Amino acid sequence: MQLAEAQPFPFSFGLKSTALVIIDMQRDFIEPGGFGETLGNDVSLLQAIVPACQAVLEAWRRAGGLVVHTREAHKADLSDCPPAKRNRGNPALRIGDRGAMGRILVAGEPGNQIIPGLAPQRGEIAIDKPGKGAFYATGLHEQLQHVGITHLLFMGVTTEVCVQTSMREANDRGYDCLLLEDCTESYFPAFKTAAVAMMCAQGAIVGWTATSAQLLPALAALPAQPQHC
Ligand code: TIU
Repeated sequence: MQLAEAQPFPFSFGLKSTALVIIDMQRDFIEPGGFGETLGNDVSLLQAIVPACQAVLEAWRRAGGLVVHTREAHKADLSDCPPAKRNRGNPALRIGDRGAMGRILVAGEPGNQIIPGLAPQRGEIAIDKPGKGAFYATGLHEQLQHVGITHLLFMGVTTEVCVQTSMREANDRGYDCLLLEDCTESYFPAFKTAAVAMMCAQGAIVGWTATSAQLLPALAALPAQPQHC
């Protein structure tokens, strides 16, 4: 497949060697009462991308592509949360404190679940990541290498934090990466604009950008595969 209108130049990829990576579409960031709100953010901004993410996920599943979901999540004993992360700033609640959706950013808590509309299905990879990047302390690179993945399509939140960190980590590991710009969002619109622009600047220094409207017709042209669920 090729996305001819991708920036800064056409992006070519094969379904079998490409994974759709959905970063941290968990209640902590998208619903009131979670980590995003404790940091002082308006979480309603992020809800706007859910329909576009659902459309891409549905089309990707129908085509039989590999899906990777990530959650920013710490162990209950916080042994994987360095004080430098927990003690930063002056949030209303810190990581591990009990909030309206359970303990903030702790694995297994209600707030740590991926939103129902994008919930992982059987056969998909779902990883808990203690850092902002999906490749730090997760084993994701080894899992992707094992199944021959060379290209990654990114969606999720937030653009300039976990999405950008993950895409940069992936780029340094040799993946060709594309960010779906209408399927990612930030609490700070100006930061999203800047992050999207810097990814594809300098001849795709980090990777490519495109829209879901450019991707969906290419996926619709593929034969539907049997679904797991
Ligand atoms: N605060 C913020 O914008 N993001 C994060 O803390 N994590 C992710 O981006 N997932």
